[in-house]
Amino acid sequence: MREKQGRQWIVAGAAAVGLLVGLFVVASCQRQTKIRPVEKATTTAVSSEQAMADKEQIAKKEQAAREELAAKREQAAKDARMAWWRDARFGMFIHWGLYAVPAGMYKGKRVDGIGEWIMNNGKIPVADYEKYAQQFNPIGFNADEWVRRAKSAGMKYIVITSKHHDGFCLWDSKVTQWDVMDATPFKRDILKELSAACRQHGVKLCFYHSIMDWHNPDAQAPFYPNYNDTSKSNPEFDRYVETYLKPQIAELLTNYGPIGVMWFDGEWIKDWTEPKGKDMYAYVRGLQPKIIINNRVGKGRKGMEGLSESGEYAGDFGTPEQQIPPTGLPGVDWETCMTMNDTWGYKSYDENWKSSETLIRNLADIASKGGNFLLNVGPSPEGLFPRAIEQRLEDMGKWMAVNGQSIYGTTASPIGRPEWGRCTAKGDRLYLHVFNWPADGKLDVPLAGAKPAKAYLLADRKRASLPVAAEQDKVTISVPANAPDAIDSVIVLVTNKK
Ligand code: FHN
Repeated sequence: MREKQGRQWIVAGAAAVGLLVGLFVVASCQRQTKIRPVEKATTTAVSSEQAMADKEQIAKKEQAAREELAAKREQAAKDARMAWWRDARFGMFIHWGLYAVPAGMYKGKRVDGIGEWIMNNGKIPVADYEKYAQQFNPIGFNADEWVRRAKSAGMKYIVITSKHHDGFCLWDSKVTQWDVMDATPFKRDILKELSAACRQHGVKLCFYHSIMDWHNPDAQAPFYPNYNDTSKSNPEFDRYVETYLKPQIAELLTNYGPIGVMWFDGEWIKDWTEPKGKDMYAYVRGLQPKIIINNRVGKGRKGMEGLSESGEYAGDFGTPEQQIPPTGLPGVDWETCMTMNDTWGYKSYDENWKSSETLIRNLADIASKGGNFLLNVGPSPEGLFPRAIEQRLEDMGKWMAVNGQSIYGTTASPIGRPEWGRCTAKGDRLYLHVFNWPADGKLDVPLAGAKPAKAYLLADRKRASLPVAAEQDKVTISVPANAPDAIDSVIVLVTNKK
């Protein structure tokens, strides 16, 4: 009985608890129903904010991808434009103009400094300097011979001074009489003849053009006759740029066929600015879209070191002058220009010639660092290359005829500067330029983990294999007792690496 009563109490209690829980649930459901609209609004706001952020993120990513693609396309277009120049590695610089007439002498005295600066260094007044034009009659000039000499030296392009700082023009310019046609008895368009010869021999013609101009009054006023006062500005400089410099560039890039490089200089003057450089760069590319332009078109060059400052400067390649960078410069196009003696323009008494050995080794050194070598000649007032120049060109040509493939189309050394010489690379080949032939007949190449397939001397027409032994950190090539070339013997090492 008691048990039955107890069970009844339990059932009643459970029912009461169930009722209470039910009431609580209903009440809380009602409460929830009341707050739902507010919460829904907040959730909607959060999710639309999220959607916006997602959208922005996607837009940013898309923009970055577009920019990356554009940069890649730009790089690919530049690579295509630079291809011949990177392949060429070796060119001829020609400084020729009226300064060849005084040839380093003024009023019976030697004038110090480089020959093409004689107007400035000798403080020669414009009117006096103009008289040299009457004496400029280089009847020995033979464009065909110049180009043949460059080509047989192994040079693939020629950069000639269309106009140097003295303002004198080697072509028939329609905007001035200060040119070879109007001011001299010679009356032959030197650039026309050169462009025909270059076309015939497959050598690229390129123009050096000075922005600084000591002859045009708009470019050197108001301190005439001090035409090279770089501390002051020329009020009419813009007129010089728009009505003289640019029209001349248009003549050069319209009347002489495709031009390989427009090589500017004299950009350091106060009046020339980076925006002017960028404008000129665009102007030149507008006239010949495939042309290459050096970094002296703008203000980016670091003095004679010649490479460009980091930043947005105009120009396709750096221009070290009379020096070779100590190491390779990955991703940078550069070209060392250098004289054979101590002057660019002809000086009758400068006999301080670099040896053929130095010039050949310079070429190998430059190629081993991924650069080009633009080697200067200064023809005489008769239009001839001095014999010392011819000799050096011939020596280089002989060496290039055997070893050219170790220069053309190569890239920088992957093994730095080995103690015995230099190294250039192309595909699976290393070209070992041995300046110091090993006395013990063993050439150590610091190549870790290499599996060389073959080694042979470029000078050996039969390409006979040289014994090669690979160790963990080096490859040792057994070489003949005597160097085939006392200046630079090239060994090809086929590395099995593509
Ligand atoms: O002033 C000229 C010089 O005469 C010569 O033309 C060299 C060649 O690079 N560039 C200038 C100096 O940088």
